[in-house]
Formats: sequence, C-alpha cells, structure tokens
Amino acid sequence: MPNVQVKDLGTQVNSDVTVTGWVVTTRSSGKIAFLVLRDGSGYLQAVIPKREVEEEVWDVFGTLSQESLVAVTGEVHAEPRAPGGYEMLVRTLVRLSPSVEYPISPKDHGTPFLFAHRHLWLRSRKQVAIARVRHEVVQAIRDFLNDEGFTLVDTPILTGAIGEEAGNLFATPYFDLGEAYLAQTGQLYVEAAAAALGKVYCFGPTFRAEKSKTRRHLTEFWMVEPEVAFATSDDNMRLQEAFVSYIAQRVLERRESELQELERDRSALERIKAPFPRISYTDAIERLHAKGSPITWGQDLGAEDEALLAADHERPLFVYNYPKEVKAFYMKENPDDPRTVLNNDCLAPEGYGEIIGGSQREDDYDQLLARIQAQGLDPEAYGWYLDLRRYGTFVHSGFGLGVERTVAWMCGIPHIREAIAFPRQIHRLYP
Ligand code: NSS
Repeated sequence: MPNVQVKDLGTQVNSDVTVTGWVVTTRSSGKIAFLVLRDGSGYLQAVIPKREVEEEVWDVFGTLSQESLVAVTGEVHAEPRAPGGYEMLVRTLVRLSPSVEYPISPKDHGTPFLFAHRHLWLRSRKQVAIARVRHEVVQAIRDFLNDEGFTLVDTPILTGAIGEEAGNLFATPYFDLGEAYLAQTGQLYVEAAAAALGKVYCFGPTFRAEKSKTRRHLTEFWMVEPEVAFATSDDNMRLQEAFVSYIAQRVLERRESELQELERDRSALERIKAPFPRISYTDAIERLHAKGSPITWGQDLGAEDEALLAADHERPLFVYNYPKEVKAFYMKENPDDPRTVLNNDCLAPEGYGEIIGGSQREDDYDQLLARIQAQGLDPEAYGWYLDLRRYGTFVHSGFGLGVERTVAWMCGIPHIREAIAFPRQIHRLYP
C-alpha cells in the first residue's frame, strides 16, 4: 500500500493508502470509532466501523492514547466536514509506538507548565500554526532581499567589539585573547561588506543579556539586517516599508489556514501597506505631551510612549531622528540638528511596538572616533570599523528587523516567547 502524507490525500480519493501519524484524539460510540491523527503535514480523520473491520483492528484502537504512533490503511474519501477535507475508512490499524500518560491534554495548562514541556507543546495545533507563519516570514525576508539584489553575508557570532550596548553583553573566555562577546548585532560587519558588495544583509541569532522580563524581550533572538551603500536615512525608511508590507502580504497570501487557526484578524494585516506614516522624535514628544505623557525631550521612548503614538495609526509608524544621547555610537549626526541622529524606529500597530531599529551610519572618521571615545569604548577594538571611514568612506544606511516580534505581530499572539521554538529568557534555559 502506498505510504501517503496527509497533505497529498487529495490525489488519492477512492484509493487505498497508508498514513503514518500520531494520535490526536480518539472517540467511540461503541459501534463506530473516530481517530484524528497528524503526520506533520496535516490532520486526518480516520473512521472505524466496528462491524466492517477485523476484531483485531478494534482491539488495537482500544490501546491507543494521545500521541501513540500508528499506521492506518484504508480508502480515502472527500469529506468537507472533516478537518483537512478528507476522511479515511480504515481497514487495518497498526500501533507502531505507545505513548503513556502524555503530559499535555486538551485541557488548559498554565504557561510555566507548557514552557517546561515546550519540546512536546510544539506538536499542538496553535504552535504548529505559529511555526509555519514564522517559516513564511523567514522565506519572505529572504525572497524580498534576494529579488532586490541583496547578497547574504554571514557575520560572526563570537565578536571582539561591542555592537550595541555594554550593559547587556554575554561574554565568554576566548583563549589568550581575553573575552569574546556573543553578537548583539551583525551590523558592523555588514557595513564592511556593503563596501564590497553594495547591498548586503546578515540574518542570524543575536544575543542580549536583557534583564527585563517583558513580552518583547528574549536573550536570544533572530534579526535580519540589511545594509545599503549610498542609501540615506530616507531611502532606508522607504526600504523598510516596502519590506514589512511584502512580509505581511506574503503571510496573508500563503498562510491563510494558519491565520485562521490563530484566529488572527486578517484585516489588520491587509492594512499593512506602504507608505507608512512618519513623525520626528521632536514632534512625537509634543504629541505625547498632548496625550498627557510626562516624557521630556532627550529621554528615550518607553513601551508606553510607543503604544500611545502607534495607537493613532492602523499602519506601522516611523519615528525618526532621536536624541544622540539615547542612541548607539554608530548613528550619523543630523546636520540640521546636531542634538539628534539620522535614525528611525518602526513601531507596529495593535500594541506590538518597535519591530525595527535603523539608521544612516556615521561616515566621518573624526566624528565616529569621538563617539566611540565618548561612550567609553576601546578605539583599538574598532580599528577595522574605523578603517571603513579611512578608505573611501561612503554614505550608507541599514536596519535590523526582529523576527520574533514580527512573527508575534503577524500571528496576533501577545508574547514573543511563543514565536520561536525554544525561547531563551532570563529564567528559561530548559528545554
Ligand atoms: O537594537 S536594535 O534596535 N538595532 C540594532 O541592533 C541595529 N544594529 C540594527 C541595524 O541597524 N542593523 O534592534 C533591532 C530590532 C528591534 O527593533 C527588535 O525588533 C529586535 O531587533 N530586538 C529584540 N527582539 C527580541 N528580544 C530582544 N531582546 C530584542 N532586542 C532587539
């Protein structure tokens, strides 16, 4: 009997096939039994009429429990009411492996319990849907950048220079060279690569020893970082809005059933279309004051400020040109207002907040050196990075998009820890 994946059952209507999968649910009236199984490609309802099968089949059915592995053989029928649209009339049933007291039942479990069983929880419908949306987001990222002529450059995870802030570094002893840091960003390296290849990106895990236990922070998260030679801050925002719109439209187009499983409001995603509204940091502070916020010019925007601003829009919002003091050393000073830098954050609607941080880079050697020194960083560790400003320095810009925050937003789930298979948080290293 041909072994078929559930997703391909449509081509097998009225023929006999075998499907191997894990038991999701069993139920029996005494005369007819129903078995829902999943094989990683979909869900299948198998029907076992007691009078039409060998006694042994009925006995095997009686030994099944949630997550037992079985092989079922029988005829496939179209059945619009069945999950997946097909049903199998079972002739033979073999239990391939048992599953004794599977810890995750359909009843409600607390979040700590589910995360302690994350390795099993991944099999649940909602988690499967999230994983597929994440996959789509990642594919969309790669396709968009590839179609736009970007070259992928893989950047190191073990690094010798701090990329963002000294405050949240993971360090590890590194032979005779002192300490290496796990990369907080690949940006400094893609800047070097942009001078070789023009339009480049890196895409990988990044690490921050975030002490905050918020629903937007992981200690290990994935970030895609495009970097473009000759692009200004304005060009950078244009690229970001095209990029984010593309990702949302791809998820809508190709992950309809997953969005349905997640009960995601699709119209919210349909509205994610370029151009996105923009507001300068300085105007944002005024708008926040009008809304009663006590924030003062010079302070970074907190999650609440971001939410207040984003609430005015159904599309993502760019906030640009922040005060120099609250931003990273590599951002280019704004020639029109040297208190600020040529950067932007992109704030997602529906309370999701910042999904992107980007900027035009400081391309002046002396300015950059001064910023490195002012932040107490060791200029020697940045010798190679400063070299980019010594040998044909060039206008360039780039940004970083956080994958988990984007996936959580696409899925409409409240916390980013479900947007990655095995989240790493301050209090979570198992499984
Ligand atoms: O710190 S960022 O704002 N910017 C950078 O790392 C730049 N080096 C990017 C660049 O210009 N190439 O982080 C960028 C995004 C941010 O908007 C979030 O979406 C995400 O990375 N991010 C995080 N996601 C999850 N957890 C944590 N802790 C986190 N930190 C940043």
